[in-house]
Amino acid sequence: MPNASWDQLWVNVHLATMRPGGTPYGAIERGALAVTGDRIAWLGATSELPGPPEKLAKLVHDGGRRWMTPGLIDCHTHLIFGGDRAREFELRLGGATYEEIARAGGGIVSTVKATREASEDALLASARERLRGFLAEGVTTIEVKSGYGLNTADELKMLRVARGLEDGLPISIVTSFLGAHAIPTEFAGRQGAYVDLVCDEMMPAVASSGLADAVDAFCETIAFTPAETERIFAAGQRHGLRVKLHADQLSDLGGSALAARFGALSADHIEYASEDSVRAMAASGTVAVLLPGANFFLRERQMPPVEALRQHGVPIAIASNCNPGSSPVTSLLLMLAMASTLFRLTPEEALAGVTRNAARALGLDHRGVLAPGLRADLALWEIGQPAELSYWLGRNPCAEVVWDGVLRN
Ligand code: DI6
Repeated sequence: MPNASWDQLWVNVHLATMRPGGTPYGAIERGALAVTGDRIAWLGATSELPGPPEKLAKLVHDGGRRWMTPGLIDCHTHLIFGGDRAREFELRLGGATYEEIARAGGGIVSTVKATREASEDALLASARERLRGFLAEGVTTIEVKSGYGLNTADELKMLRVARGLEDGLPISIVTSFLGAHAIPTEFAGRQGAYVDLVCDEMMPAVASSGLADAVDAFCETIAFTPAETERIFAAGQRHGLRVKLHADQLSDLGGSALAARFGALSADHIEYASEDSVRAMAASGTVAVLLPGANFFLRERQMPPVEALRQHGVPIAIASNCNPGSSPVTSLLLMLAMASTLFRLTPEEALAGVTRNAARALGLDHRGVLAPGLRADLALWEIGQPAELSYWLGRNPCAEVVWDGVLRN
């Protein structure tokens, strides 16, 4: 090996590679990891290094016996919105349900009003502020949905703001067009006409703008029917968009199975999904994205079918679902803790849910695992064992983050 062929080398570090099939967490204790440019160049046990560290890399970092994981991936957020819903929270604590508030004209459509009224600059500023918590916790990729515009101009506005978040911030943004999040008040009683607008006007505009990576919808009794969701997915696929779905969150409409029929990247929430739906997801390779923040905040009693997901081999991801109505969450680590305590995921499953499987839920091949050739998105943690990432409530042990091969802090 020629001298200093790697750009950077971390030594004295434990690696939770999250590669499946080997040791728990794909762990390599007393390991080393090399980066060249924006890619992982080599990793293994320190004892396998092909020479003295300072001869192998231009820059050598002492990992201080910390744990290194892939940078975390939050694969489901509604990070951009105007206003808040603290008053609605009080109403729910007083006994009103999420569905009752939505049917009475509150809920999502109240955030639509505030989001339409907000300028792009104001939306960008408030989303950047929320993003700070995620950045501090080692999140290097985050998905952001539209869905509070619900007309062509305001949906495009949200997606522009989402893409704009990448400017100057060391994080990758993946976007989903969620025009079918709710029926806007101006279409009350004319739901079919709104679906026409989503399919015939919004979808082509969004697709040709290049601002969306996927199309999403809310298939639920208070939102869009399975037949409407199928129309929206067919339109999205005609325009070359991948699909994902808010499915079976409040009732079993067979949304997860529908998503699977369309080869969806993911079916999200899925508390009420049946075993047949889980089987369909397994057959299509659709990821189950579990959202413990909404489950907790809405005081949901029904838990997602975790055991069936395991039995049928459906990959499980975990996400924050950051939004003002059902999950005002800006901590992905807190979701790991909740996924373990509420949904009984093992800490290893929870970590896979914000790394390897979250990447898959976004259709991203080159991140989510530590392996040669993959993106150098890394997080270093001040912990004695990886299970601590699910264990602490409100402690952030993130010590260093590398995004795209560059040390972030
Ligand atoms: N389900 C959710 O939990 C979020 N969207 C959805 O379809 C809630 C969004 C909100 O209440 O503003």
